Amino acid sequence: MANTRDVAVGVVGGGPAGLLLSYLLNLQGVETLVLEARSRAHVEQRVRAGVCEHPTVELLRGIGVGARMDAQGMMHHGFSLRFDGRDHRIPLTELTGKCTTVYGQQEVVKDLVHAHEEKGLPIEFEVADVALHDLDSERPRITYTDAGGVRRELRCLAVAGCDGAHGVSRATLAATRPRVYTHDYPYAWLAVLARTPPVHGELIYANHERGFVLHSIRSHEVTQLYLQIDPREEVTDWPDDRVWEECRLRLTAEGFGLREGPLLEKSIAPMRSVVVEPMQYGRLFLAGDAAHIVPPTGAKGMNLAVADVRRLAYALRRLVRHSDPRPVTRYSESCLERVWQVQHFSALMTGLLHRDPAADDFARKLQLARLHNLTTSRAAATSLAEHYVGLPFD
Ligand code: RFL
Ligand code: PHB
Repeated sequence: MANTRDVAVGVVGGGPAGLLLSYLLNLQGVETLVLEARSRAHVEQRVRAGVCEHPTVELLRGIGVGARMDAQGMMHHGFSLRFDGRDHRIPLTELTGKCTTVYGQQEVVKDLVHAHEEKGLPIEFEVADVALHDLDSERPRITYTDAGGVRRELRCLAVAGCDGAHGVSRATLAATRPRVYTHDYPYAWLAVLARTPPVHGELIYANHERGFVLHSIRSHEVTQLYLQIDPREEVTDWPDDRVWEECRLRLTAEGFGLREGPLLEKSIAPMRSVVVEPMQYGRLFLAGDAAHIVPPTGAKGMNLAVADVRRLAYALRRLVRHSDPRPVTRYSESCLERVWQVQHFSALMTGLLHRDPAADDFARKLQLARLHNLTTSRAAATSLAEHYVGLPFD
């Protein structure tokens, strides 16, 4: 086919996983091409994650893409669990010596796109019809239509599937019948971005009889709120007045007053857990949301994507530069322990904080007892804090 080119690693998806993998590989002398379905403006503005864990921050800083994060990100040394109408602080830094950094995912994406641009590394935006071929050979191929409508073929040594939960990579791997573990939670999140200064300097995770609410921070002027809702509800069921009323009720605490402001965005995020095992087939390797989904309560999805691609970059370098296939053979196995640790932590946070519509009064009392234990036992709080700031790599 005309319009064919060769590259060591074809990276499908230009979210945090694909961009970071591509950058790490190029730093190690492995050539890549990133294929992204959406436009540059779209990926740079897509608001999602807010919390970067300690190992993520160290990695970004270590590869020289952390300057804006260091200047604009907000270091958080603790967060509050709010229940029984008052705050119970988890002092992250006191318990672990580490902190988290609140810095939007779209800012991480902007920094990585910019870093590619500076080094002249290629990203093709607005590609379509991506298809993966010959994955069980040593020369897999990717075919796609570029932004100008031209059909192209990419011949590579490996394909990195970083195109999220609904991309072509997971769907292609699904045809090889991997084991897929899933769990759907009986609630969803209404995500609300409000132009109003956050009224508390740290995140508040509130457990309330009416349901969970998270008070998070985007900047000195912008507050991010997440409300537990019924998964059958739609954004139109939540006019602004209802959002503020519900936030006020669920965040009630002495001396705490919410300041209302214009709502800039509203969207609904489902609450789901998924793990695909193994995360690879032949020369296709899944990373990030393509391989697994965690409910957002633990603030872990992007951070887990970072942990995957760090391992994948190492394994692909060994394959491409040293013709050593052993690390890629073990890639999935080497990721899954952390994946399940993070699933465990995300499910724990989710179960502790949400109102399960099927739970009886006994279950509700147990939930409160667990929260009390976490906030009164130093050992229990330390374990929670260690997971929250991020388990060390390796
Ligand atoms: P992404 O970000 O979905 O990127 C995949 C990219 O692939 C593109 N794509 C394709 N490209 C080419 N061909 C195709 N056929 C394609 N199909 C799709 C897409 O356009 C996209 O650009 O996956 P990635 O890179 O694995 O990153 C994962 C994270 O985005 C995700 O886990 C986090 O946003 C999860 N998450 C959080 N993670 C954290 O670490 N900390 C947080 O505080 C946090 N908060 C959150 C969250 C996710 C949330 N939602 C929306 C579920 C809060 C929320 C509300
Ligand atoms: C966010 O600010 O987007 C955020 C913060 C903490 C979470 C999830 C999301 O647990």
